Amino acid sequence: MTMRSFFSEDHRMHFPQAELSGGEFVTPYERPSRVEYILSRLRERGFPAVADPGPVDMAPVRRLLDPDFLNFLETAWDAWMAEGYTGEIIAMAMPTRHQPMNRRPRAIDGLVSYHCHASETAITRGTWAAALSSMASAQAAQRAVAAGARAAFALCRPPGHHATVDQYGGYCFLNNAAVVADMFTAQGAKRVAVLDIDFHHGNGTQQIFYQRADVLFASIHGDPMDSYPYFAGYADERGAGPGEGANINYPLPPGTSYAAWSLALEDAIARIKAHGAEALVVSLGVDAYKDDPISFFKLDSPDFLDCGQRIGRMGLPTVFCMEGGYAIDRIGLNTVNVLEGFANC
Ligand code: SP5
Ligand code: ZN
Repeated sequence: MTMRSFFSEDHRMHFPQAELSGGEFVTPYERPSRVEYILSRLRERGFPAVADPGPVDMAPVRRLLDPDFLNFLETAWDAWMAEGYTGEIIAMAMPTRHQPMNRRPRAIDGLVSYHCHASETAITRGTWAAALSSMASAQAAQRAVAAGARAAFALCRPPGHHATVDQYGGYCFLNNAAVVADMFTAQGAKRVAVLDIDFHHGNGTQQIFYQRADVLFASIHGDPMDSYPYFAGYADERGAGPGEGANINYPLPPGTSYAAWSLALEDAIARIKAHGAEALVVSLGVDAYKDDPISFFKLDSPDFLDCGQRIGRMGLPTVFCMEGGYAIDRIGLNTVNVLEGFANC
């Protein structure tokens, strides 16, 4: 096994105590211990030792994401403290339909709401540093692949695919996979694909590339009629303007088995080939697993091996960015199964 992995211990700086779930504050599903299971399984299966990614490169981040949003994430905690609040940052009022949505308030509470689309996600003192370290891992993996590696794995935490150009939510702050895809195009790739196999629709990635023809976005996920993020991920969202046709959603119903799921995967793979992608970014969530506590697909651990094989047979230079997965005692097995299937295809 020669696939390199990148990982930063700085993810620990993001450890909110609270997630609003079912009307209660619970220990967040997206918690630091998730990575331990992945690290130990990588070791056990003979992957090379994870490498520290080094510092984040802000130029590709600033090129793609809203400067006011980045400034907000960097300064939100201090502004929240200065307001006299003592709890974690949780958004309440949100910009919604039937009112103007583009006013950017001055008050910190208002700014939080402006830059948030889902209130389960708390910001704490170390969130910005952790989000940057997660981005750094993604970028290091991209550089390894750009330099000629067949594939690399970014053990990103916090995850990224729900973060849009200017909003956080769904446990995500900075869209790692989107920045990686854009790095490939900035370096000269004419066409790139993002394949999102996290259980949840990658609404952030979809939004970022919705009008672009060069980056194909394909996502297999729980039908948003039945699952978070509810308001995006429908099959009729196909891209807009020059990006028309370059956005493909596969919403699937509760109880979906690997037999049905893998048909969607095969279709996505065919579309990625037809797109002529020169590089592939995989938003690698393993919350499609049958025992995931917040999801409703029925994939079993060996299915992730098969999934990795099918992705690998595309033969594309590939960056894997870790996203979700909350059955944490199985997250290592399932994640490394995808990588191993890829490597042994
Ligand atoms: C990266 C990622 O996987 N983010 C997921 C964010 C999900 N946020 C909403 C969670 C709603 C949980 N509802 C639990 C329902 C259990 N029946
Ligand atoms: Zn997910």
